Amino acid sequence: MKDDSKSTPATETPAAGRRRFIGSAALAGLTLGVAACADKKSEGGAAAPAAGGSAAASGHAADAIHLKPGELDTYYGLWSGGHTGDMRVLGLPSGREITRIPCFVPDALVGWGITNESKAVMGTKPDGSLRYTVADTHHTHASYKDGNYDGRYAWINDKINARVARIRLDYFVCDKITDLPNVQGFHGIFPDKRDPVDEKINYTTRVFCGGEFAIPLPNAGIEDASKYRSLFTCVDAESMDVRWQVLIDGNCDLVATSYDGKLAATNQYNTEMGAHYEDMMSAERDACLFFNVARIEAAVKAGKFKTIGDSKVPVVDGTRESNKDPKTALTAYVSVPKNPHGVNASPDGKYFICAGKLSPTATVIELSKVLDWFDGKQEKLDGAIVAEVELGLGPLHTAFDGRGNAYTTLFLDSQVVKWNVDKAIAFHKGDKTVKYVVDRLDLHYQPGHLNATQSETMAADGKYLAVGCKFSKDRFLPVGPLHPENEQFIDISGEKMVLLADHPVRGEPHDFIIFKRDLVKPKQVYTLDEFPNAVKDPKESGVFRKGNKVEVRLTSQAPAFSLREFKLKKGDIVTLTLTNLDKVEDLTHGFAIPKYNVNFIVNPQETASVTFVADKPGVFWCYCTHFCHALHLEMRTRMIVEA
Ligand code: RUQ
Ligand code: CUA
Ligand code: CA
Repeated sequence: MKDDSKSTPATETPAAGRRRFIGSAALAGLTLGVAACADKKSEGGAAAPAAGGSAAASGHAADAIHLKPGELDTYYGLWSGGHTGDMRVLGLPSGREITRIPCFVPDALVGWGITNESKAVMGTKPDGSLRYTVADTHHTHASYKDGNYDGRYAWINDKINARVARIRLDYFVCDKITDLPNVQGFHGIFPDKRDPVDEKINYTTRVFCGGEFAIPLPNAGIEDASKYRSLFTCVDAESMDVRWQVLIDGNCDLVATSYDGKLAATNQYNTEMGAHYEDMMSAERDACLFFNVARIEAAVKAGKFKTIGDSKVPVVDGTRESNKDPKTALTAYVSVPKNPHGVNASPDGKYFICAGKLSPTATVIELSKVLDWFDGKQEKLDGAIVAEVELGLGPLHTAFDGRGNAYTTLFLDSQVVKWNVDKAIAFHKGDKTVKYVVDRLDLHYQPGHLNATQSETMAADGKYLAVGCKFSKDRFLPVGPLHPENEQFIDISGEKMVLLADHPVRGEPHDFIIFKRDLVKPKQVYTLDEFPNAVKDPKESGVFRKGNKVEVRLTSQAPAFSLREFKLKKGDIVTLTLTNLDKVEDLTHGFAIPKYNVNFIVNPQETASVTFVADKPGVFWCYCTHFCHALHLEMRTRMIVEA
């Protein structure tokens, strides 16, 4: 599994490190034996993992994640679901998946994409069918206050159709989806952490969205790719309206925001603006592109924008050519090597770290120096780079422990490398004796994202690290050609990282955040007033007809629906509204209509509705599909459609 004798000295190449690793493998047993066995208690009450990486230490540490029946996790994790178009909610450290929150793609359990309420969020065509039923979610991030999560919202992107969804963290439901105009391949997303100007606004009000694919603007189908551009988009966190966009050279990949609200940035792997992969990797350096948020908003206010095509969204000019003068620039292109992947903000608020991907390095950019450049106090933008250090092959994403260490995934080396940011800066400054690499841990295999508990907040606590490994190969029972991915959980509370667990997950989730459980306060019972169409009393039930438009209104209370049957005529356009009057936590009912492709649930005090044409005459037993009561099977009503 892991060999922890192979911390590569800072000056050594990864290849040399691997050779040395083989030679020193015999020594591993010796160094492993000294792992101390700290006997502190974790928040979960289980024994905390010991520092050290031996097999024995791993077994001991694994106790911390094995929660006994009835024990609760201490952290929430929000994971992008990938192609299932939803958000996964995990408990950490156990890694148990607790629920999934549908947003972009229909979900048969809750009736997402079946009910009128969910269709209104997802968006429909004029004929009432869904606009989209595929999605590719990559990144999810939550709203901030005072540098930590405030439990209001989380956002998640759909790369395929350039949509951003908002999840309400009181009910764990998606309540809004916004299209980004003139964007293809919407990739990185990050909320701001406070306002760049107004001192009083110390919470998230904007969500920044990076457009990855350059396209003709407007998209009129021209072939000369050198004329394509992409857009960086700001969405209002409350209204979810698109506020403004910035026209840029190159592309956007991931997005990071500073703790003072002044800067957002995206890493760019295609500054070449190539249309083919060999063009996209032809340059030795690309960029980390910074956005001066206050200046962009001032330019929008001053009317210095254009619009593109049918969109009314103001678009300001952030291209290189128009932003050479630091005193007026809206953007700053900091040169970083090569096809960088990922940009992450350190929890002390000082740095953004850009991983090199095709370069074995990470670049540390000091934010105050970028701001100095905008203020004309820092002559050269390159001077904002305070370290560019070698980590290993294929560095992708970086997480933090709040103790000055960074953890970067190495895709090609199948490792996570722990390194000290201050020491890397000292090394870069010239002290080549400094060893900035603290530890390396083998992963299984080819890691993409990683994140540590509270890592993207000022309250980074350095307890656990999760890694999304893109390949699982031999780690699980074979299940045919499609392998699961492997989510690995690692204890980072000590000097050495300790691998705790493998979890298979159906492809292809992506990014995630992990935070303390008390930062969200989920409600488990709705209030009837959340739903303007609620049937508040069983006595309001009935069939209400206006010509061939029919409303069926009913309630559920275990183990019965308020209507024992209801009659329709063939061809009726029916809207059926169901309110669950049960108030007991966890007392959810379902409602399915055979042959009508209807199934949805109503949680306690929730209302949902469906609209359909009663085009098939006959008797249809509408039944409760969610186990609710000893008489769950008996919980039915009859829909009678007369010919
Ligand atoms: S990018 S695996 Cu879509 Cu998150 Cu790095
Ligand atoms: Cu109601 Cu099952
Ligand atoms: Ca490139």
